[in-house]
Amino acid sequence: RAGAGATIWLTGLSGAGKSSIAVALEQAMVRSGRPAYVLDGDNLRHGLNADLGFSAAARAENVRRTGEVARMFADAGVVAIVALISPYRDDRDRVRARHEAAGLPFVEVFVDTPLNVCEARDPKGMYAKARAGEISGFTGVDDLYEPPLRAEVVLRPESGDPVALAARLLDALNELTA
Ligand code: GGZ
Repeated sequence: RAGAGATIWLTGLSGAGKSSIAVALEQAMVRSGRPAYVLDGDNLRHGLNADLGFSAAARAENVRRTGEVARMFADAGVVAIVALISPYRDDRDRVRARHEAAGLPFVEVFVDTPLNVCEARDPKGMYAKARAGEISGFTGVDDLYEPPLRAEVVLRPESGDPVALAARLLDALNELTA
């Protein structure tokens, strides 16, 4: 198998900064000569996962499917950088187990931006809609988010911009996957 493949799994609330960090990390990795590819929930829901909504079962399937794709990238020697809310612990743990069974590194990164900060950012107006009752089952408002208990890395976006956080993540990864 090609070496150096891994899955970096960013979990956190909508608006936490997962996508920005993922893109910054992808750029930093590719610049340093490591092939990397972002799998972003919001984008995947336009294609691969276009049939899925936001029920617990649909989110579980979203996480499962994306985890399987990430595992294939990792197996091919690419660093898959996943940015999904992935709110439920069991779903994330199953993806971890699938990687461990294949001997592939799985690095869970908790993008620990508090709800009030995400809600103040509200880049797409989703929280306002959820508060107004126009979207139901919105994570953090009226749907559960279960924080990781043993994430390999915890990022608090108030302590740096996405590029700085990506650099920190890259250092952590080089240690974890050395
Ligand atoms: C959470 C929702 C919902 C509900 C639509 N709950 O920040 P965004 O807007 O652009 O990205 C969010 C995206 C979440 O997709 P994921 O695939 O990451 O979610 S999960 O892992 O839970 O399957 C958000 C938007 O979809 N969105 N409705 N009810 N986020």
